[in-house]
Amino acid sequence: MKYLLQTVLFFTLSLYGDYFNHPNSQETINTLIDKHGFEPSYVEEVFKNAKKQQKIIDSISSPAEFTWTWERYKNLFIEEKRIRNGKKFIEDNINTLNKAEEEYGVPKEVIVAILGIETRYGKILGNYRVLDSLMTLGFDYPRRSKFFKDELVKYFLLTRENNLDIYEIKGSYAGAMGYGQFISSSYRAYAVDFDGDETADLFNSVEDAIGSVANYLAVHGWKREGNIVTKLSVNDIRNLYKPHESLSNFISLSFNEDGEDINFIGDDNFIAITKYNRSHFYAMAVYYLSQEFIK
Ligand SMILES: [Ca+2]
Repeated sequence: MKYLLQTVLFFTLSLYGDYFNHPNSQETINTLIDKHGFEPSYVEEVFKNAKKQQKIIDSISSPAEFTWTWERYKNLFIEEKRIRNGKKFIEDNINTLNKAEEEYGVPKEVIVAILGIETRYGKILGNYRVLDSLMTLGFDYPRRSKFFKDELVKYFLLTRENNLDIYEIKGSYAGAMGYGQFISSSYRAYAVDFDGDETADLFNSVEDAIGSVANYLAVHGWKREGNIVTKLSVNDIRNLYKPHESLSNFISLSFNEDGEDINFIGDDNFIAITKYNRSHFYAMAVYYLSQEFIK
């Protein structure tokens, strides 16, 4: 009987991280209460209800962007169904997309490519509770602990400001949410109301999602009419790499495609996309998919 009880207890404890009594969580708890004015009983309840999920730690330890080959990555995102659904998404939302393009200078195809890669145009918003992701990564993943503890505080603030249910919201393993997969800090800083109801709702409003992706890129250096990538010949590359020349305004890229090395310069707008996701594969996939919509 005693053994059984211990087993049950152990099971319960492993299911609930008990982040309220976790040795790493006290500073964050104090910040929420002292600095941001959350009720201690509310903070306690939320921290006690978060679950540690090992799958989250496993996922963040081997992201596709940094372990896959470009070929494999490209084939996942640049495929017929995603292209077809993207074209339909453009048709269905053409007025909003034109408005965003005009206001922020970001082509509609790029906005839609990001939504397509992030969530299949809002169809797959993620299956992890954002609360579990941020607690697990904030307190049980030391390598990124500072970043995710900060996101957790921002998540508390976001749910309070936007009247969202802190327990219910789901997202990616890294706590990214809604159509465009914004993390809490980005949501608070860059989400915009684009349908005029005075709240930025990236879960239910496709208009707000479109405006917010465009705003994010505009804030992060997108240049109207600017280039994303420029394909280069071997001679171009030799000419570019003059000694002592500053290369800070573009990124040089080399991808292997069908057994051939292809060289690119990633321009201002490529760099803006890497502020959305720092992987070069990601930015290149956004570019390729956006080009498919123009064909
Ligand atoms: Ca809105």
